Amino acid sequence: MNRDQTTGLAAAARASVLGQAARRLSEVLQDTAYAFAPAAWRWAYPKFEASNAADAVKFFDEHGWVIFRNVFDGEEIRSFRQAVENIHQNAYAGDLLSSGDLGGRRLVFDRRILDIARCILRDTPSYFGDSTASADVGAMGFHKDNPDREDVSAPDWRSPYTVIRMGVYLQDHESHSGGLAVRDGSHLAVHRNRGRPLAIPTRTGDVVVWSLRTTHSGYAARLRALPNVFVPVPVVKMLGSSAFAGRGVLSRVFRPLELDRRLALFVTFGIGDGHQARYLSYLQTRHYAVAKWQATDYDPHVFDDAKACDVKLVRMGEEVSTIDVSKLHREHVELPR
Ligand SMILES: O=C(O)CCC(=O)C(=O)O
Repeated sequence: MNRDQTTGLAAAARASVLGQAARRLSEVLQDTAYAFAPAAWRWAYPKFEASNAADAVKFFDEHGWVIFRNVFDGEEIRSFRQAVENIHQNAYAGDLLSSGDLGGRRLVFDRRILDIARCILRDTPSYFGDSTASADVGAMGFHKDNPDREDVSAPDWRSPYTVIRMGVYLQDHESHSGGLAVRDGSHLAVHRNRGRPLAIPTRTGDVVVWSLRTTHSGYAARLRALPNVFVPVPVVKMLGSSAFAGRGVLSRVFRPLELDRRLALFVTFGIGDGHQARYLSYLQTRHYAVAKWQATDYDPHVFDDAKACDVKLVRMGEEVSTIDVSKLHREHVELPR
């Protein structure tokens, strides 16, 4: 590499760092303005009963997210918490459907989970091994999960999006920090900073669903005095986990997590259409997804059960068995069209 090229690369790196800092600053300014708009304080967060499908679907279509209340009872949530701890202790690397602790109808094929997926997708749900038990880590920082995040003319944005994620947060986030944040209505805009930011108030037992096009982040913070005022994510990120620890000076400002460990379950469903196919192509470029598929093995009876539960089950393991995961992306890279 000659000197001109080295200088060019250094200048490009500097411009990219400056560009990122500018984007972060504009996010903080924009979200601070949202936080001080009185309308944001009065916003009533609707929650839906699973029986109220029509209203839930309408809300989801408009907002890009929806909460179903009281899907699981306290005993089930306690057993989910134990299962997540076991999965982590055993370092189980496969998906949840194939796991000993949360396999089969315990979560992914649970009737209530599939009813919600069917209701939001308005079609037979398709499951392809994208599910996780998360403990103490979350994606903090607003992002989308669909493949096309920059170009509104790319395939993800040409028709209504049909890949959804469901989150079961295994502690309260109505009065406590650490839950999901979304940008309201952001499933309709490719730009990452579009849409009012909201801390989603799931209670223990609720299920939240969002479109993979919806901009979201883990670890929303709640202020002690004004719990419904949204704290910009870059600010929380800067403060780090001490913001939620319930100790020290920050504990006078922020509400802590409800429990020591922040646990959550995530499951993704599509309907086997072009959006799902593109998402699967995209996941084949991602290290975490292929590593999970390679560690997943379904017993033959799981396919019978899928039929009985009216869900399409896509086995990705064989298709990705020869991929060298060390060559895959650890971060998002746009998928070529
Ligand atoms: O940890 C969280 O709350 C967010 C998880 C997330 O970003 C995702 O599942 O896409």
